[in-house]
Amino acid sequence: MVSRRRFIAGTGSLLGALAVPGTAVAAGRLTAGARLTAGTRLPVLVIGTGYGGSVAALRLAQAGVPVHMVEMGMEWKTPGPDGKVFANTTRPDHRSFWLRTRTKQPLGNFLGFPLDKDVPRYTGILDAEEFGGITVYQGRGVGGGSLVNGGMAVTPRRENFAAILPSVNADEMYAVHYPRANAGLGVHPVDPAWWESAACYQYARVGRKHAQRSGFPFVFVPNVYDWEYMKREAAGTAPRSALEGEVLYGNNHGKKTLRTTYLARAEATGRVTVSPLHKVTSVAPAGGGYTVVIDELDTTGATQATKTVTADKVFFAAGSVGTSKLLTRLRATGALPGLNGEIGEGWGDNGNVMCGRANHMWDATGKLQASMPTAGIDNWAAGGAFAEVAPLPTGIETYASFYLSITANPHRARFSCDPATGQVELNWQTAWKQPSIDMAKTIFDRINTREGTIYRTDLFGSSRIWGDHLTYHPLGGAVLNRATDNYGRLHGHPGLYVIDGALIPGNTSVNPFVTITALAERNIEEIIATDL
Ligand code: FAE
Repeated sequence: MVSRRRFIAGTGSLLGALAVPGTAVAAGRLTAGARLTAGTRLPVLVIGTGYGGSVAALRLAQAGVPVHMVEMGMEWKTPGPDGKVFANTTRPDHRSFWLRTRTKQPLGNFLGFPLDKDVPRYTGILDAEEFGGITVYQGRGVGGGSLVNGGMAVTPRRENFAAILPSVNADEMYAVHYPRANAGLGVHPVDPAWWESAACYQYARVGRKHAQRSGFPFVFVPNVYDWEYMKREAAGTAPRSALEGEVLYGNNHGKKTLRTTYLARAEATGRVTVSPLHKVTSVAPAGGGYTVVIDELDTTGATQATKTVTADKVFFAAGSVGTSKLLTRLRATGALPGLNGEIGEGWGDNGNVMCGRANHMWDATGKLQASMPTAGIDNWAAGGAFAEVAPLPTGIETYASFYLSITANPHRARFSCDPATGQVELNWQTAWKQPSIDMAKTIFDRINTREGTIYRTDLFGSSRIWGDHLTYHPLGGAVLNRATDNYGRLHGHPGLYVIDGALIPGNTSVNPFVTITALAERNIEEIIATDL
């Protein structure tokens, strides 16, 4: 139940997660499971363990190159006080948010009740990072966004690709790199026969009926969730995860995160090590390589130690926001003076906007809703919107249809840094969401007219219809072929690379992680062949 409150956070459990596994090793002799030691010289350091970083680590390791990965979030392996590693979406606790004392849930209200609550400050899994005009949600931990996302693994329509990444050869992407990424991520379509009768996808079937009755193309989209596992959840023969509403704060079962795909394979090479709770704060040239300064954090976010290492090559894979913030600051403060004026530019929100519709009583969406979306309404060509038919897994019948729309919003923001304070700002304006709302309305106004229904006004506070305050899909800030060359090599500093969502100029027309992964596959292949 949404209204249910459970508060579980013992000091013992908080302290229990402080330890970082592994043993320290001497400089230059990093092996699997080894912990990062100050003064180490590394062939390759990867900042961040999301999609881009994981692809880089695996492919470099397979090519024989030792890689050390640094991740500011935790390694999510230790069970919490309820015996589970991850908290439930309807019962956020200390594990749920990155260094907050109060939750900031994407849907902050329900049936007129505010949902947010106080939690102990902790290095939790979901970061709701606030800038002036937008809150950017991001995963924190070994596996990055794969830990918290909905697993929707969507390859953009081929005809849209030239607008997404104009300097990239589309033939090669669709013949080689998208298939490679989908295979590496474990992407599969849902079994349509099972989907048609599964109680947990009643909400999606209602979404389909409404879309099709208004003449919109309804498309199935694959996911990285293990569908056989979900069938067992539905049959009552396996512990529930997607059917227990788990997603935003991690899935205890069923989801193939990077931790079980790319990163597991990378670690299995014996050439990749990962340091969780380590945050990179600086990168600067040092005699043929780069000096990297890293803060080791405890679970309150406090710095326990500051380590300086040297790396021959550094891959920025801290996510669109993480990479952009670091590079913008390093350029403004003069630490990396060779970076060009494109750093920090071209940031977009993938046109994200949310809304709910209030259905009639005969269109129940089901009290059991699988948290993994399987479908979308594709009005991209006609109206600039692709709407994911999203779950609202509250545990009660809501009679609501809920959607996350990805729209062709034209606005792009810029990161800038005050060199005196080192503070990085993003100049996104709240009003810039209006084109996204207009594009989403091309779908939902028509459906509401056809169905005789209205928008929900109880989900985002103070009678608001649109969830226009956030994005789940930050993209850009170090755009391919502008801030970098056409393969992610940063201009001005040989041996520095960007390999994550920062390369993509603001929009992918669909959910982004397959494109981020495929682009990383393309770029690392070229970098290994040419630079190593
Ligand atoms: P990302 O996965 O964010 O990884 C960056 C990593 O770097 C993170 O683990 C950071 O903690 C770490 N980091 C940052 N700064 C530092 C630093 N200074 N030092 C050390 N480490 C650092 O980047 N996309 C889809 O395609 N389908 C979906 O269904 C979907 N659902 C989503 C739902 C939610 C709630 C959210 C938040 C996102 C969703 N996304 C979805 C977006 C997707 O997860 C996101 O585009 C990718 O994770 C971005 O991949 P990157 O490799 O760019």
